Amino acid sequence: MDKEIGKKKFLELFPELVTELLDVLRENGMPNDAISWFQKNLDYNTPGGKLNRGISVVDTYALLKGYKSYDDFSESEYKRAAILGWCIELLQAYFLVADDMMDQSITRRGQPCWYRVEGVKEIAINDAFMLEGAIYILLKKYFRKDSYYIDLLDLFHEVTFQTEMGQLLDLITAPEDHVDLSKFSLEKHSFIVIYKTAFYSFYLPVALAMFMAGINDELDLKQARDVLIPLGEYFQIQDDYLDCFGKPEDIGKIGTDIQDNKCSWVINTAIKICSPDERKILDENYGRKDSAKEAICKELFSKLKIDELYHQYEEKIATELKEKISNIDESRGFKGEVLTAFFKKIYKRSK
Ligand code: GPP
Ligand code: MG
Ligand code: MG
Ligand code: MG
Repeated sequence: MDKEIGKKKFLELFPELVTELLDVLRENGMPNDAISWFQKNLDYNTPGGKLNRGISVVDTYALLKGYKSYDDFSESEYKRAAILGWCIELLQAYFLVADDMMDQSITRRGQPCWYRVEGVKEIAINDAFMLEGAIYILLKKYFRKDSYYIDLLDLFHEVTFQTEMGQLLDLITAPEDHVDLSKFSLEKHSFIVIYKTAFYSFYLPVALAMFMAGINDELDLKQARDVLIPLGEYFQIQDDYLDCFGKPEDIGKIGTDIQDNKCSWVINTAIKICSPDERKILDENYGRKDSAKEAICKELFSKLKIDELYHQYEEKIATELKEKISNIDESRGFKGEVLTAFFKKIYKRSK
């Protein structure tokens, strides 16, 4: 499967979906300024990212069907797989618009966060809800008659709630006005990131492709989950690492975790290995809306060689994941290759 063609084809479908979604507003008699607003919301927040989650629905489906190129798809088959992909991108857009308000972030995907765009502000809350609503409009339009429609709905609802539970724990573990590093631990971190990221970013795309391909035995869904959840945890640990050590021009956003008092992998790893004096420095400087204090934390993280520990972690988890993938039982049609493809996409990423 050619990566460039995959992205191009996937992106080509988006304007058509936007038109269909705007039609729904039109059918409801919404005035033109509201229709334009929704269009801007969709365009600004949905297609600008890496699109890994969305495209991987199509690619996973192809692998499960044994397709070697996009030419092996029938036209309607490609469209339906890609629509499931766009539904994840809409879910992601919904989460990110809301998350950026909650995290008071500045930029996303190299542009100002939506709520910071002129004239948007709190309307972004409703815009986030409408991005979520768009998922169910598309699912209904394209999958209502399929036997697995209910499975798709169930899955989106379940995964959305899991993400919201993760986000809740992420937020209450990081109160703005009260820094208490004793509330943090790597175990708590693991729980937060599995819920806030791994389910929707890793399990969801594969499970959607599996339903569409008719490979839906609970044993196979479990096999997929058992690799994709630790893989997603690894992905969010990368996100935490890059928030502190990545370059804004690579990651398309400015890190906020230190000032936001986030229970990230970086601070948890630092807490685990630091001396009592270093702990005091962290207690006094972490989680403050003050860039000088943020810099003190970063300096200490460098001194503690957090980057080396990160690379060690990366090698260890990579070995474990490869081992798990090699043990996949393919007798019912599920394929370990699907998981290898995901692993390759994120291994040693810098953006
Ligand atoms: C990302 O965490 C978490 C989400 C996108 C889930 C949000 C869930 C909601 C229910 C709103 P993050 O804050 O570390 O991401 P980033 O670093 O990209 O801001
Ligand atoms: Mg955030
Ligand atoms: Mg967040
Ligand atoms: Mg982050």
